[in-house]
Amino acid sequence: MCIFCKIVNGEIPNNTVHESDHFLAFHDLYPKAPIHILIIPKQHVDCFQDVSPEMMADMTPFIQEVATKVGIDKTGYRLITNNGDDGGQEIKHLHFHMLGGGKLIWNHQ
Ligand code: DGP
Repeated sequence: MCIFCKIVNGEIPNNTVHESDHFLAFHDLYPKAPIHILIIPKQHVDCFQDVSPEMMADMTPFIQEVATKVGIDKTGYRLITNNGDDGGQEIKHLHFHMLGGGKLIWNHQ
């Protein structure tokens, strides 16, 4: 079982920000911005390339709710998903990184 499935199951503790029946948002263990949240589906999907349009449609308002809940919906944020090895995806369970809480530097690397 992957590490994020273990977080969903409660086997590994997490710092939950927001939760619904299908999605979970929690603080990244190694934050790269003042606010760094990971947003995942509870159902295991390997990566963005494999996600269904239906799941993405459900996930979109959840992601927007997370931004509102932590107070960065108006100030702005960056949403990233690393897809596959070249994309730098270390954990093979679909997740979006939500970064914010200050002006971010854009570095394509
Ligand atoms: P990626 O490289 O896109 O697969 O990002 C994985 C992220 O997951 C990385 O920013 C660090 C974070 N992470 C790894 N292990 C844990 C954990 O056990 N708990 C939490 N909250 N975050 C983790």
